[in-house]
Amino acid sequence: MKNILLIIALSLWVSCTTKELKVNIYSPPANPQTNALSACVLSLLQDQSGEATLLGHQDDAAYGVRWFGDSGRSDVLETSGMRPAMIGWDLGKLERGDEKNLDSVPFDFMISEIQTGFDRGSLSTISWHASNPVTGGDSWDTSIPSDIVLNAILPGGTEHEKYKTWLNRLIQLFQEVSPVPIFFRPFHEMNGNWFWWGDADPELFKKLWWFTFDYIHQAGVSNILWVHALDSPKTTSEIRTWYPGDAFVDIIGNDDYKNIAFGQKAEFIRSLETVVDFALSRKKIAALTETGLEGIGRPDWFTTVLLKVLQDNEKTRAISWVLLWRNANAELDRPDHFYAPFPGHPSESDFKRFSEDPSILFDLNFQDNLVNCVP
Ligand code: BMA
Repeated sequence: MKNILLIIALSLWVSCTTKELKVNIYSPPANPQTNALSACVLSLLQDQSGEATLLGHQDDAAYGVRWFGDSGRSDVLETSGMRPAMIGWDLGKLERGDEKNLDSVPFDFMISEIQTGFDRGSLSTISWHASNPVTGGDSWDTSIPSDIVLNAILPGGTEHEKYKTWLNRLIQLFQEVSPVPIFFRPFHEMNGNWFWWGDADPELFKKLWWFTFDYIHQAGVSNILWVHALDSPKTTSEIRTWYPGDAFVDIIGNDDYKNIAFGQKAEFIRSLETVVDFALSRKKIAALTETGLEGIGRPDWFTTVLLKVLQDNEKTRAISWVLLWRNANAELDRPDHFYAPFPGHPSESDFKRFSEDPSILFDLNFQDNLVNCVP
């Protein structure tokens, strides 16, 4: 009897301390004024890290390979029976005051979808393919060295006032969807040299991040969770080079297209392990913030590459979400630029099998968890 009591007491103690560990292991939101709903959503993702990964898709509700702007449609829904639990959006051209983004998605549609998506069980992550503030060209305009562009928009720079006007437009959108949380992923792939903010002096890059973070929060925005995403980092020290600090980041991201092609599973796994190692060392979570096999030339890619990689080990299982890049409309945009299947594509049945794996969450799987955060 005494032994039994001892065992009960011991297991109670163990379960209490384990629970405590789980609660205490991750950092609270970087912005101390984060609203309760967004803070709850972040802690949901932190708590389920290691157990489940949200399936995400860029522009999922806006257009697909064979449709554009039809209300309620989604290539992911039409091939799996469920919508993504994470929907990606992009703010490129909002800074100029345009009504549609660089891929022709109207911003008022985006705002209403972010809200209705959340009620259904889909979170939103937003990237920003911002125009070049010096030349007026697009994000890929690297005709002027990135250090010069960054200096121009930082305080004291010739384009600083313009940059603040740009941020004001972003702030307005963030406030319109509030309190719904946004996983904001600005200045992504800053370790590459293809964007105007890329491959700059890391100290200047951090100054840009700090300024942007402070400016947005000083305006009272409380629904932003910050995602810092490199392009397939090889080492944790590469991430550290660009890292603005624990007080300015909530999620460490990995954009990985390089390692996904056939036969590169080992590299794909290694770069995920690298972001998870770094994230855990900062008490943060990690995500695969952009990926996919363009055109899905391998019909079993979802179960034999993506799922296998995500389930490879305890680190890869800790990935919070995986965002497949967009399904460009074949007629209006780019015919072979799609990353999720659409009805009739050879990868459809494989994607359906992928969606049925208990470790991969879609909106219908995630909505019961999300309900815990809604007052
Ligand atoms: C790129 C491509 C472009 C698109 C941009 C922003 O990766 O998909 O066609 O305009 O992202 O979404």
